[in-house]
Amino acid sequence: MGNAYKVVVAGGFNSGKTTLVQTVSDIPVVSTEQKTTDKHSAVKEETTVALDYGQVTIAGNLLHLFGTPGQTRFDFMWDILSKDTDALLILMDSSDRSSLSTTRRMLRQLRRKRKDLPFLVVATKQDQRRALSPSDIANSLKLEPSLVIACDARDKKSVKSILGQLAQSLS
Ligand SMILES: Nc1nc2c(ncn2[C@@H]2O[C@H](COP(=O)(O)OP(=O)(O)O)[C@@H](O)[C@H]2O)c(=O)[nH]1
Ligand SMILES: [Mg+2]
Repeated sequence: MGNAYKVVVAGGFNSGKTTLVQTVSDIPVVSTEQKTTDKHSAVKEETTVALDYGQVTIAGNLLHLFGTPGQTRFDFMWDILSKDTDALLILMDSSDRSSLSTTRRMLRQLRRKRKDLPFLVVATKQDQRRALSPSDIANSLKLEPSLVIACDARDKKSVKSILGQLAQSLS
């Protein structure tokens, strides 16, 4: 029998969190997308306000996926969602330089709150022009290269491979 794990999917605005959960979930995703009202509305019409919930079975383990909202005014949700969490994915848009500082801030938060929590930095949008490579990102964040992995959040195989790697570090 496999285990069940709670995985939080964090990351900056527009990094692919909602897409990742929707791409890989075995069940219809519970989503809280709302019309974007602030400065982000030029980037996309809808944004996650509370969470995206989906689930997927990987190598016999049931993963509960909780996508967090990216905008900083929803930071309090991060605290709620990171309680009793087994693992964390921090997504970052590799083509957006400002995503490095967002990711750095999240890693700092993580070290302060849950030093022992298994995590991976997921570098999305590698297909975009001027995308930072996973090794550039690892260098810049001073992380082991194996902790930063390229992923296309729209591609089921790509997402499953990330989750497989995460599940391995949990069992
Ligand atoms: N080109 C490209 N687009 C991606 C990739 N991953 C996600 N996206 C797109 O990025 C946009 C923002 O994704 P979304 O899931 O809403 O981001 P969120 O704010 O983190 O929830 C969507 O249009 C996705 O289709 C990728 O690897 N490459
Ligand atoms: Mg979202």
